[in-house]
Amino acid sequence: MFKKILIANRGEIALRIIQACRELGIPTVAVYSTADRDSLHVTYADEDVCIGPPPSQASYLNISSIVSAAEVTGADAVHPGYGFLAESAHFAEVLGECRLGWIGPRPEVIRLMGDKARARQTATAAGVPVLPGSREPLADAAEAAHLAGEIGYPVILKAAAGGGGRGMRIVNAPGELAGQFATARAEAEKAFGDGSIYLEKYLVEPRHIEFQVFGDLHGTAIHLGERECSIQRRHQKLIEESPSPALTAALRDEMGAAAIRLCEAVSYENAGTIEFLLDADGRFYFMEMNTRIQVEHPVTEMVTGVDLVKLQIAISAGERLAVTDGLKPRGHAIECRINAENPETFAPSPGKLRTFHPPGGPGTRVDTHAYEDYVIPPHYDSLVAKLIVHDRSRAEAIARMSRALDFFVVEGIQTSIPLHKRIVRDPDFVAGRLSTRFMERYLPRGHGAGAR
Ligand code: MV4
Repeated sequence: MFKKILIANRGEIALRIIQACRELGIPTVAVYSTADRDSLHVTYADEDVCIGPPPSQASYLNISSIVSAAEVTGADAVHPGYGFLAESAHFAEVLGECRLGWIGPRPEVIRLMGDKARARQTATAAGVPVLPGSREPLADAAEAAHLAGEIGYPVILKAAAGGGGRGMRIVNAPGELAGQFATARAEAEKAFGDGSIYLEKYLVEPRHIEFQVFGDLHGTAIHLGERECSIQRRHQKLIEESPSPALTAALRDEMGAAAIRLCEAVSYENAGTIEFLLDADGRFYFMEMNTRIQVEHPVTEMVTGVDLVKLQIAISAGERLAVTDGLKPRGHAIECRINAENPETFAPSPGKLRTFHPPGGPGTRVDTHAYEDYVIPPHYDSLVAKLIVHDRSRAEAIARMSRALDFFVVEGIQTSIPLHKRIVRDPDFVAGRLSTRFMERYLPRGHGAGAR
């Protein structure tokens, strides 16, 4: 087992990793920027090292500072959390060259899945359904037009180097294709330094269903059920739940088996997420694989009883996956992401938490690095807390979430709590009628596709 773990992250996920390490008896090293001196991840780590000024490029993305921090403290492994360097194959390689452990999958697999066009090819080869589309990145707009004509409109253009909704263009009719192709290529070139574009049939109102997977270093791959993440705004998830109200046991088995086939095809090791789109007829299609622990991992923890962060650490240290059987998910879990933002306009709202009373009680979990009088810095994402509830049924979990939101008191900044209160009593949400377009009704004029 590792002797000391450095956490290359901040915020609630850094604290979550410190909690797991403490339970495993492993000392921790926090790294922090000068904007994060007062964050709880610094307070609770056994050691801490300042790695630079507030901008992420100079601190949480600064590979040489992080490697130096590991070397001076004698850490023998790094946990990257999510975001920042979590999906940097280069960072994973540098750690390997420095004889430091990496709590994540092999760099080659990170690189493979980071190229969304190659990930699509790999899924196809593994017998995982994908939407009709291009086998290779597109040479030019003419090739795109020819393929779109065969598949039928609407189609979507995606940047191979993108993902998570960055660098996407929907094309509704042939006349729009050449222009959209040029825009997509230019944007991808500018944002990622790689203009490779591929094309797929566009599903207009799908659900986003993702499977939690795990592989060990001994060739075993498992899934831990799914999360429904259809409630998003501008590709930022707002609410996640497990199980999905849309899946039957048979469909879950089928999608889970497909997820495992993809893991086995790449000898996947550590925690991963396989994202699918699910259409109204119950057909599912591979979208992307994320090679990290995700923000919404707690809903899976609540229904499976498995600590996913401890499992990541154990697997990286070479232990075998022992949770292959006895994995019967229990009850229903829901997570609301509490962001420091205006609930109407979604503008960021950093500042001082003059009151901060997170709820407690049965089946109620709050993952946060914040506390009363803490100042949320303006330099990073706006996640202040994740509120997760668990109960026996979906209806009871919704009632519990509604109560927990009522008892969550935050003053001094604006948060998404009022928005979450509206969503959890929305008749469509209560009935489980979800799709990726769910949030459009909540967007004020000029902040999205408009009310309906
Ligand atoms: C799609 C799609 C419909 N059809 N691909 C958004 C994030 C990125 N992972 C891919 N995304 C989508 N890809 C096809 N062929 C719709 C989306 C999409 C979406 C997906 C999941 C959750 C929210 C979304 C919001 C808008 C678009």
